[in-house]
Amino acid sequence: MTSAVMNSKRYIGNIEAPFIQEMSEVTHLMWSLGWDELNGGNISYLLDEAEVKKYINIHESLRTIDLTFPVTELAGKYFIVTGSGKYFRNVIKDPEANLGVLRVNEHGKSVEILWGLREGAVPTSELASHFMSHIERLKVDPTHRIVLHTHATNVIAMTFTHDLDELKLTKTLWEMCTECLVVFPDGIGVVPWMVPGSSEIGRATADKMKEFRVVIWPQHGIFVTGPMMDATFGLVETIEKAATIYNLIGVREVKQSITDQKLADLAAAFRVSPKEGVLEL
Ligand code: 2HA
Ligand code: ZN
Repeated sequence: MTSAVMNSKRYIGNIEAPFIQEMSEVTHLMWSLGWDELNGGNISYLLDEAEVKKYINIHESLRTIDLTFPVTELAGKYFIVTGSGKYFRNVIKDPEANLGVLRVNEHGKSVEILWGLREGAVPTSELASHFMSHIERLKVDPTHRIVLHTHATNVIAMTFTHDLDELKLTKTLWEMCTECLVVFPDGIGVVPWMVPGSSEIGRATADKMKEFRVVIWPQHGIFVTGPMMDATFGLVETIEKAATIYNLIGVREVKQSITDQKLADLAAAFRVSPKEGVLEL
């Protein structure tokens, strides 16, 4: 078979890859929710070699990109990522230009592009935060796969008016809808405002990921992690819903609420353990 034929075959197969479909669908959905304006937001998704191999020639690297931060723990691992400066709105129209499949090299010092990121594009500007978060989440959850960053509108708004104390923020979110405690009993981490795209914010975020699946970047957005796209998207959707209710209530008088006792009853009924220190009983 000539390489031209192989390439055209590969290209047709690629677009059908379930992981490309999932990335296309979720980026479109998030853009349509208004969370990912312009080039806002980024996703990285850890893939199994066996799954990648079905759709992509893993023996042929298109390009190599050096990392400014070593990730030896991720050596040999495959990811699909959104591209730096790429718009979520455009992913579904042209996945190959806006997404990339890559493999971390054996020393964890560079990544090999195996598919996508056409025309010299590079992985997300938040790759440091993504990779460092993957490392920490994999230590606490071997089923972990996804890191998703988005500019969820109401979460951002809430970080202007609410105390940024993790326990207080967690409690407020739990109080906003009955399901919240059940969905994220482990609570929400927060880092201070920092310059995005840096290794420093990557380290700070990953440090929180030792304890939390969710980390808020004040006045910027949210990082959410999980083993599957549906559940990871669902987590940010639930938190954004709670933040929306918080913002809708605003400064109006609250006449009834979900008390700490009700939250404790809920946790018992759904057999979840609320993060220590949040409820006062
Ligand atoms: O531009 O969201 O944090 C993508 C971002 C940076
Ligand atoms: Zn961002």
